Amino acid sequence: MSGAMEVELLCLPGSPWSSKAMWILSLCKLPFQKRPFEPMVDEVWLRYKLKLWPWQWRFWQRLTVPVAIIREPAPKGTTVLTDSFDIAAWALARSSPSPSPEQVAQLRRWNALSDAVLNFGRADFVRAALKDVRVAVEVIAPPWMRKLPLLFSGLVMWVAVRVFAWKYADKNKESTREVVQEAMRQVSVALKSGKGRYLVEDRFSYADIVMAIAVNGLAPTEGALQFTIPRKFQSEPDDILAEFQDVKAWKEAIMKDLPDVLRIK
Ligand SMILES: N[C@@H](CCC(=O)N[C@@H](CS)C(=O)NCC(=O)O)C(=O)O
Repeated sequence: MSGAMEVELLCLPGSPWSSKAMWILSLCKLPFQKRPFEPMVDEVWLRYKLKLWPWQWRFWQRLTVPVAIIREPAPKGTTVLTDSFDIAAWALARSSPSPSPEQVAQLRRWNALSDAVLNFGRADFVRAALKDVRVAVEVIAPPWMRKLPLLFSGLVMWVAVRVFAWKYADKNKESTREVVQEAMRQVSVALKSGKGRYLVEDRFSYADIVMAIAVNGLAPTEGALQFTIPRKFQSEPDDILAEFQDVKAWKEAIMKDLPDVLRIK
């Protein structure tokens, strides 16, 4: 390889976890090459990229994106990061000033809270797609598949949604409305304890990124690239964020800084 560092990001455009990685890499001005991953279709390709083989235990484990493959000149060589938080921690460690271990631990807690909210969104999506497969066709089917007759795309998505529901059954069970509302209360308290613009130390941080992405899954901002259940498939407009107008307003302000890579072109 040449002397420069290269970051290859295996990602699912529209997935909030991939958005977390793309936002922080963009913010830290670390250029990356996007390699889109399609669930199910690219499972073997993902394992090939991670150099996993069928005789290895990890080959059969649940793997997720984003994955960053970072190639740096010797002696560093190649680093593979398989979690969005690890990608963020890596990017932040290279930025200036880099966060202290305490600050990283605090960001990790916000990230866990954002995951709890995102898991609720995913469970909600699975419920809606199990009821009506067109939700899956419209939201997660790749563009080429959406052009095919519903008989075909619907069948593929029917299977995909059931595999997905099975894969995430444990996480889906934990993701309740109460978990989301408790998370929103924590955001609200953090905003009130500062000047109301940011969650940590009155300045923009990864905590704002991950929580804004999580809130956006429940109340989408127009033009932001993120999987959400289309309104026409939602039977009763039930606003889980009704009590948290302050959180919604904060999220809208944060989304103004969305990098171009996360905007629908
Ligand atoms: N802890 C992981 C979670 C990422 C995650 O859940 N990714 C989902 C995106 S929908 C995924 O890759 N799903 C693919 C699959 O389950 O087949 C992270 O933050 O990177």
